Amino acid sequence: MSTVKKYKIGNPVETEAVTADVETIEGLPELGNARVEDGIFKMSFDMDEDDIVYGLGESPRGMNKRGWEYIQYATDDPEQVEDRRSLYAAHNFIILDGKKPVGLFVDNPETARFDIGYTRQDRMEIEVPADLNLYVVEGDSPYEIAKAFRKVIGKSYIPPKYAFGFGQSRWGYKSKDDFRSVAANMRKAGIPMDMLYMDIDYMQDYKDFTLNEKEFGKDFPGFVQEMKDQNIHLIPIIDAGIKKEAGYDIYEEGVKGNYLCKLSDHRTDFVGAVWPGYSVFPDVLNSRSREWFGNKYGILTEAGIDGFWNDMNEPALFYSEQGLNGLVDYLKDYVQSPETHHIFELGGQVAAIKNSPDDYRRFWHNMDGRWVRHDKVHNLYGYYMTRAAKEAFDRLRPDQRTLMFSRSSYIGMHRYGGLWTGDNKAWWSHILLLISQLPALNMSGFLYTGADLGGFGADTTRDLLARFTQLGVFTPLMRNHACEGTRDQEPYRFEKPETFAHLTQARYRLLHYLYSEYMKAATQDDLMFKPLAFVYPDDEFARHVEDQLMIGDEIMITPVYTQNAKGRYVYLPEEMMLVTLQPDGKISEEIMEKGHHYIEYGLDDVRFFVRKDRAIPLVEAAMSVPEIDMDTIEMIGYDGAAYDLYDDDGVSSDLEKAGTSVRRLMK
Ligand code: MIG
Repeated sequence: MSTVKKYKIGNPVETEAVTADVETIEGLPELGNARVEDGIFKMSFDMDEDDIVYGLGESPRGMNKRGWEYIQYATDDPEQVEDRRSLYAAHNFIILDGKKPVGLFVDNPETARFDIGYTRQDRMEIEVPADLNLYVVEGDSPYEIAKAFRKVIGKSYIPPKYAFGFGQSRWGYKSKDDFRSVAANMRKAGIPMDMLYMDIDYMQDYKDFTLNEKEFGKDFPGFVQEMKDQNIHLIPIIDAGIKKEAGYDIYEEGVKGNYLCKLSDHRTDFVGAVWPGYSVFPDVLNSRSREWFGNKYGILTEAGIDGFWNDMNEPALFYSEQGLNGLVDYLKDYVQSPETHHIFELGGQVAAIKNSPDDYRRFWHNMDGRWVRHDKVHNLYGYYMTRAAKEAFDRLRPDQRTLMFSRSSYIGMHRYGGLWTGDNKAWWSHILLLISQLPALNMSGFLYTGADLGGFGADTTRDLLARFTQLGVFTPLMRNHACEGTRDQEPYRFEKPETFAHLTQARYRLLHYLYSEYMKAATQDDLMFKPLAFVYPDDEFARHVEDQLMIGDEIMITPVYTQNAKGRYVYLPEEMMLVTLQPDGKISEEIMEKGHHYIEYGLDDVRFFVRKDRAIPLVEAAMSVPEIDMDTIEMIGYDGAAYDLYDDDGVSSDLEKAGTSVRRLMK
């Protein structure tokens, strides 16, 4: 039995993160020495040595969050090194698995600090501005608590089935021929693909909802169709900032309609610089503006586009005019009297104009009548931008699912779209980071997730890309994406592309199993990715495993995340079957005892474990999702085991009209 209680403290902003009617109690809970000091709500918990803290969604570091301090504050910071406290998203949900497990959702969109064994190894402290709704979830186990929390935040977003295919991306594709050539090379190399991502260069001067005149101005719908004829969906990026430019219709409409974020006078539009140069920002916290901005996606859906990714929505700000002027004053002073400054100041001063808290205090939102300064609701921007899009899709193409995922997010956005984890790097440690993010994201409701495979920043290598891909085979969003200026990263660029053909084909063989598990998790408020501890809570060793994951109720994955490794140590909490999808198309199965093992894991294989007395369906590989032949289903795993395969048409938004079926398959 689980219970969820809501404590209303101060005068919180209604974030609409929680959709269920939860019993509300005014004031502080009798838990964790809850108190308010100097306008800050605080809670503290003692932790026993073996207590574990789960959650915090996209945050850095391990699955067990103990040992660091995390600030939930949406930040555009592409240097995801270990000592970062904030990444792109803010997911304020944790579960303390101590004597009596408890889940806490600190619903305040300004910022929240979780000191989890940082100041003192045996203490957890939470601090957040004292206007919040605090949700306390009690239950028998962390898994029960996670599911109970999911029940109150509303159903997770469901993408179209094609979005479970592989997608290729790169910041730098500029012309129709760039896309045609990637498509042709992928097909030639036998690497399945369903999506090609269009980064900011498809736009004219980085203007949202425009097309680069020269490259795409002529018959864009024809080009979208040309790609669709190859079962490839073009997925354009949309940025938060709208270029401030006279004559640009979206900008002018935004000004005239009063749809934009304002300065403190509540009249003048806030201007900040991003990719297009000086830009304005749609006030997505206002329902009228949201409707206006959302409708603009229709310009592209009308051309046949059926998927998008939302970027720069922390919102990222390179600088504001005020910030730049302040810097200029500082630099003048520096030049005039260098002796009054320290040289090391200089870099910091220049860097500080980016994503500056001063700028976040400069602009305001009109939350349907209530004026709120941006910093007070900072973490909601990406969520509400994505909500704007999804609400528009429900009007523009109500019967069909639209692919949508975002960089910044807050709990609640999981109902409107998925997320990617932003600018990771071509680093081995970022494979491990993704392993720990996946279950934590699921706990916060985000099921359609993944990271840039191969790493976004920095130059990748063939082996790193292969190891990233071996994990990406299992993530709902499977996308290779790289930053402008980095080494070419499309899988066919490396020697022996057949490795990548095989790894990606393995994804398509598993795709219907993964889709089925996704849909079960989405419709039943369950997790698709779980820490071992959620499945084997009484197994002390399993409780502390940080680099293996349970998927659905059937399989366990054990990715390799170190350079030059020939394999890795794995822990089996029970007897399991090691399945290998070999490059020659053969499948090998080997039963292994409960306990510790070293398994070899080559670059060319896809290996995973099937749990005892379970089985899963595989299909034959295909070059795209619609080409998968469901008559080729074969079962792998334990003889006599049953699997309930969920399936539907993969496009209808209304699941009742989607031809939903659950078929019992036997091994
Ligand atoms: O400031 O659109 O995270 O995926 O390629 C960089 C260019 C802006 C950041 C995104 C990344 C994308 C890039 N964008």
